[in-house]
Amino acid sequence: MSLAEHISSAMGQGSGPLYQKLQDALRRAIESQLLKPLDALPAERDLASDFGVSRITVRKALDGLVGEGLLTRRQGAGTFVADRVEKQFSKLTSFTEDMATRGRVARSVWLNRSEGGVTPDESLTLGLSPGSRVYRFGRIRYADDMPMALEYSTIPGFALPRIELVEASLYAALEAARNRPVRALQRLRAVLFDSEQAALLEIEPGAPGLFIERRGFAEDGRAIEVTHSWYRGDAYDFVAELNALA
Ligand code: 16G
Repeated sequence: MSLAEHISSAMGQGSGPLYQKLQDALRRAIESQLLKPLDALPAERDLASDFGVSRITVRKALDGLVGEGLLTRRQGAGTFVADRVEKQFSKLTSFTEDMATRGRVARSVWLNRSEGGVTPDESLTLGLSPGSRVYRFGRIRYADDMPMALEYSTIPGFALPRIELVEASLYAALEAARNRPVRALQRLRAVLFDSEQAALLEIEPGAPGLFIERRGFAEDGRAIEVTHSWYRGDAYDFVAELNALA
């Protein structure tokens, strides 16, 4: 199906404001790779005349997708499907979900997957008593074939019935066990990758990256995850929406 056919059929269905329908149709086109990273979108006036809507409607739909991080505007050049992954800092999503909304397929290569006693450090961050059992997961995270991040997670033993339940997605396994984090604290800092990390991520040693520590908490307040993520600096933008004090 061509992009024009996809959008025309979506615009003819359902109810709701036109700009929302156009925004949803374009989002689906990105998810299904009908529009690929770095593809240019048709000019606003062409979109407007092709789909019989006003330029204001087109502008509003595109603004929405720029806000979601799926499109970027370049001065004088037009609107493009985002190449760098823009990640909403205020949403508690998983890597697998982040990639799926961009039409990318998440996959991982395991670096380690083990079970053991909690270390003093982990017992402090996870609030566990000495001797508690934990699961540890180390992964290279890929978007399609591109390595994006290294991730090392520690999960308290009570959060999952068995370690083998973690396959493609840690959050999917935690959700099935009704222990998916509902709140998290995150800290982020700039890093330079050492040669071992760079080799795993297929980049140059010394390349810049982002180190993120996420501590996730379950509904009842217990810590469920501590994850150290090392994201490639050339592939990620972290975006946060800020509101003025009321
Ligand atoms: C994200 C989280 C990480 C979480 C993982 C689960 C950040 C910085 N980190 O990468 O804490 O463990 O998603 O992903 O967003 P999964 O369900 O695909 O395994």
